[in-house]
Amino acid sequence: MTTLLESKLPVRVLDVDGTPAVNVEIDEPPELLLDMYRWMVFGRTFDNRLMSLQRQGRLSTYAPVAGQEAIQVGCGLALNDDDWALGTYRDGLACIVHGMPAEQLPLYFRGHPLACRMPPGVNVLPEQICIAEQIPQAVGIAWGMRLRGAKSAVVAMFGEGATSEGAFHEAANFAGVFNTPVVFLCQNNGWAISTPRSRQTASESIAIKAAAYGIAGIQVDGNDVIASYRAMHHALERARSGEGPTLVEALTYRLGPHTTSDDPTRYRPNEELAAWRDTRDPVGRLRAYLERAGLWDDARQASLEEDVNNRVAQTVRTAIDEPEPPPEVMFDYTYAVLPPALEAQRREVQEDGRRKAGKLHG
Ligand SMILES: Cc1ncc(C[n+]2csc(CCOP(=O)(O)OP(=O)(O)O)c2C)c(N)n1
Ligand SMILES: [Mg+2]
Repeated sequence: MTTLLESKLPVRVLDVDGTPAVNVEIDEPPELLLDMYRWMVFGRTFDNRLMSLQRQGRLSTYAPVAGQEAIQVGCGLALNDDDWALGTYRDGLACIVHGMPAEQLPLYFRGHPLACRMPPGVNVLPEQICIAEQIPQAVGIAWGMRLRGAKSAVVAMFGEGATSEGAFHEAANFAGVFNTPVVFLCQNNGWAISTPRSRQTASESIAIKAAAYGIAGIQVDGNDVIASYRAMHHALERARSGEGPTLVEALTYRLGPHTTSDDPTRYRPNEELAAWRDTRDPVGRLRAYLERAGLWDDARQASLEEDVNNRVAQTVRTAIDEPEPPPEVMFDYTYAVLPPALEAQRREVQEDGRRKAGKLHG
């Protein structure tokens, strides 16, 4: 695969109508292509369900992934079990494909502390809300792997807005100098809340920033799941084999609001949304290819939808049934031994809880 410095065009395998791009062979095994499709349908269905759960007041907030399923599924499937994934509030789908139990996502948006406790062997860190802060952490894990001689890699996922933070530049610089096995995956979805890509950077692309750090840069069509998988597979293999970090810029679009607290109609042109939604949808694009290749039909679609709906319902039940922990757990997971001031606050919260419970019952 050519890097950005060699090619000015984003990597694309499927055109928007699902036909193979000119001069491209699709040699991925059918089972892999079907897996990509199943995961994208799961991602879209789960996302819709989590949006309505938030509207019903069962989640505190939610950051939808709709529109970005292809790059997240491509990334998740390209990761090996012993690779690590660090992402944001919007990257739950990639983490689930990489092995995170799906109920962790609604638990997270309930604000439940169990969401941040990964089962052993699941190499995923809890979703990061502070923009760009997971990027130096990913480089640190990758550096540790390199010092230990491990043959695995780390992916740091973030949005184009994160590239305006110092943490991104420090991490990319360090990764270049120390040749750490890391892949920087920037999902350029056009917007950072209400800030458009054009106000984020005067650079011609995000991927081109790689040149300044002496690392590889690739731009990929992030709504093309096969291209996304190939770009991530290539970048991760480079990292694992010691060839160095890659900055992958995936061109995609957030179809929904930034989070459930946002109203994008106040800042985003309707025509722009309509163009992405109606002509570049990542799920429909792969389905069109699979149908033409004789790998998909309405009966298979109906059976998949039934399976996915059942799985989503079961996952949501598990997450919602998890009892609410008492408020003082907020003091439990930062210090081994609480400093006296926090210990006093913990007691206060506990006593307040008891007083309220007494009022309710007494
Ligand atoms: C350090 C920091 N500054 C500001 C915010 C508020 N904030 C939350 S999301 C966001 C926009 C991020 O945009 P982008 O990186 O493009 O990711 P996207 O939400 O589009 O996936 C901002 C400014 C924050 N969470 N952390
Ligand atoms: Mg963005």
